[in-house]
Amino acid sequence: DDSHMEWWRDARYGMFIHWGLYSIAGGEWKGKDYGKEQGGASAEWVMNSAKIPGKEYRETLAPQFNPTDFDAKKWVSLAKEAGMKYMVITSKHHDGFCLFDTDATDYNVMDATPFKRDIIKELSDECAKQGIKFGVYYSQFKDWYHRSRAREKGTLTTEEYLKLVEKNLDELLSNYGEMSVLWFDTGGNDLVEADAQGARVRELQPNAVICSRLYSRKVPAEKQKFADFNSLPDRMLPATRMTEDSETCMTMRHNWGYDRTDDAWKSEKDIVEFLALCAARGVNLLLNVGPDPKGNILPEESERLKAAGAWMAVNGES
Ligand code: FUL
Repeated sequence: DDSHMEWWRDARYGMFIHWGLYSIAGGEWKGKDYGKEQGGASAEWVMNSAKIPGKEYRETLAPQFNPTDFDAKKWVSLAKEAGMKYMVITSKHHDGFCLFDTDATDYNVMDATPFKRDIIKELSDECAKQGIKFGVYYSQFKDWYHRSRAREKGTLTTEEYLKLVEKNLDELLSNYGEMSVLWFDTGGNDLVEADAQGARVRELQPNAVICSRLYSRKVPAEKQKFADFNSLPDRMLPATRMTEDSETCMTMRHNWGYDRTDDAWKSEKDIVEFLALCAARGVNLLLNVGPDPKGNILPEESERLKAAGAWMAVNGES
């Protein structure tokens, strides 16, 4: 039964939000630029690109996380005005920092920052209020802070790390009302691990829609037991209309997370054209914004969102 997919098929267009401690760094570390425009990885990868030890990254950035301009109502209203039907935010990206209240680690917004407000709670409440489906991005495999791997020493062993993920999922799936999307990312090769995580989602939120990146891209589709939609590579579209549930994501400039120097903005026209093409190919589009360290969606982003929204109001179906 795939009736839980219906809203998602109709929705077609959503807002992706990359926001976390990396937003404070803005693609820079110790005066050096690591943003994608400079040929490196995207700004939210700075911990990895600049080889910053977990402790140093945390001690530098967490005390500075105080986004006093953050206003869930503003973000959700903007998504709505833009014609978007769902929102997916990074509850934990590869740097391991949790934007929600969790008992599984103190590396979270409540315990490690002066802000002490549960971002995921405020956004999920506001989405419920405004009739926007809410979901979270959760980096289940890459966690450069917690997970110990061959090259990196995290705070936890693999076994302890898997417990943290389990606990985090329980919290995300139990404490925020309806959780509509679980946007996993860059899965590893361990099918048992991925299947267990997918099963947990199914158990606690039977109607949540699960991203195929729960699994490694190398795992054949038929082995991806809990993958509801096929997440295409970023900004990639097939030549003909897709018959399976698919989504692609796109960011408005090079970087996903906030970057201080990236000025490679896509034009309003680029965005509208891509959106129209996605619709024609039967592919959902998750369009990304990277709010600044104070909690503002950038003016360049909201301009583009509004322009695309205005275009859709005239030319779209709903
Ligand atoms: C990738 C991540 O590694 C990037 O940082 C970003 O989140 C993108 C949407 O997905 O796999």
